Amino acid sequence: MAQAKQFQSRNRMAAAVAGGLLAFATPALATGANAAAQSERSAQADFRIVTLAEGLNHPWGMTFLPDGGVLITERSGQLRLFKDGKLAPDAVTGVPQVAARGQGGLLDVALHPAFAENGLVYLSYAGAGDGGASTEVARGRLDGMALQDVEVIFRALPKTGGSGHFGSRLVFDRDGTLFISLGDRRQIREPQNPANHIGSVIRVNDDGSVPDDNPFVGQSDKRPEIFSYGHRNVQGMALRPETGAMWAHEHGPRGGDEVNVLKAGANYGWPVITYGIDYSGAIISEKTEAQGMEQPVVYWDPSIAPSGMAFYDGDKFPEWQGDLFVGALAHLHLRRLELEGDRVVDQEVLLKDFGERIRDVRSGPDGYLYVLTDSSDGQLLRLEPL
Ligand SMILES: [Ca+2]
Repeated sequence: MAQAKQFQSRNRMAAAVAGGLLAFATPALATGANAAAQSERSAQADFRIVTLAEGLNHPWGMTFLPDGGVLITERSGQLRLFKDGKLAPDAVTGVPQVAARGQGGLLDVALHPAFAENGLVYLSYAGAGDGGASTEVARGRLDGMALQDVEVIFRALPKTGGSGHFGSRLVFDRDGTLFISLGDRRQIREPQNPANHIGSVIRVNDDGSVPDDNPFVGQSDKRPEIFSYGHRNVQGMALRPETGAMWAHEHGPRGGDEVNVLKAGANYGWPVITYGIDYSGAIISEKTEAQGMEQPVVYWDPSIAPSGMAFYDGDKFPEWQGDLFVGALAHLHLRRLELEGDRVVDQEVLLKDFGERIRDVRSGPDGYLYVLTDSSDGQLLRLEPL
C-alpha cells in the first residue's frame, strides 16, 4: 500500500540556475543581503516521499476532514475519499455535473470553517450553460459518502466557449468569506473589465451573497463579487498564517508566471503589463509596470506553470515554518520559497527526481506536507522528515 521512496532534497536553486534550468526574479528589489540574513531562519530539510494512493484520474484539489480523511477531486468529475490508509473505491455521490473538457472539470474542494457543525463542502468546477462554460461553485452537506442539499452559490459570468483558463482555488478567509480564483478563459482583453468576472478573484459570503465591504459594491459598472482583477489564470491561492493576507499565483504567458499578494480592488495588470510573451513568441505588451497596477512579488522566466499553493505551518518540518510551497506542472517539481516580509529571498526546487507534474500542495493538519501529482495515474504523496 504505502510505498516509501527516499529522496534527498538537495536540488538547490543555485545549482538549477547553473544548469540553465530555471530562473526567477523579484521585480525592482535587491535581495542579496536579505537572502543571507534569511538563511538563518529557514533552511533545507531532508525528507522521504510516501505514496499514499495512486490511480487517481488527474487529481486537482484536496482538503482534510476532521476525522483524518482527505477529500480529493478528480478533474473528470469524481470526488474521492482517502481514509484509514486507502482510497475508497466508490466516489462521493451528489457532485454537480461538470464540463470535463480541456482544463475544465471538477477543480477545487474546501470545507466550510464550521464544517464540524454543518458538514458543508464547497466544490469549484467548470459548469456548462448559455454561451459555453464558466467556473461555478456549489456546496453540499457531506453525509457519509454522499453530498446532500447541493446548491450552486456562484456562477462566473459570462459563460464563454473554449476549455481553457478556469482557475480555480477556493480559500476561506478568517472572516468567513470565501475567495474564488478564476481565469481569463483566454478572453485576453476582459480581465481589465470588472464589469464581468473574467480574470478576477471573487469574494463572497458562505452562501454566495455579496459582502457589504467588497471593493466594488455600489458601483454599477463593476461586478460586486470581485475582490481583485487583471489576473490571467489563478490555480494557486492560500492564506498566509503570519499576516492573514491572501496570496495567489497565476499562470502568465511564456516567462510571466507570477505570485501576488491580493489587495481589495487592486488591478494585477493582465494583459496591459506582463513579464512574459505569448507562447507564439509574439509580444503581448512592452510594459512590465504601469500606474495603478500591482507588481508581482516574484515572477518566473521560464515559466513553471504553477498549480497549488500552501504556506507550511506544521510542526514536522521546523526548517520550513512559514515557507511558501508552489506546485509546478512544467519542469516537474515542487518549489519552496523563503520569504522575508512580502519578498521572496530564496527558492529551493524539490521533487525534481520524482518526475511528475505537481497539481496541488497542502500543509496537513498532522504537520506533514501533502502533494497531488497530475496524470491519469495521479498520486497522493506525503513528505515526511527523515
Ligand atoms: Ca500581473
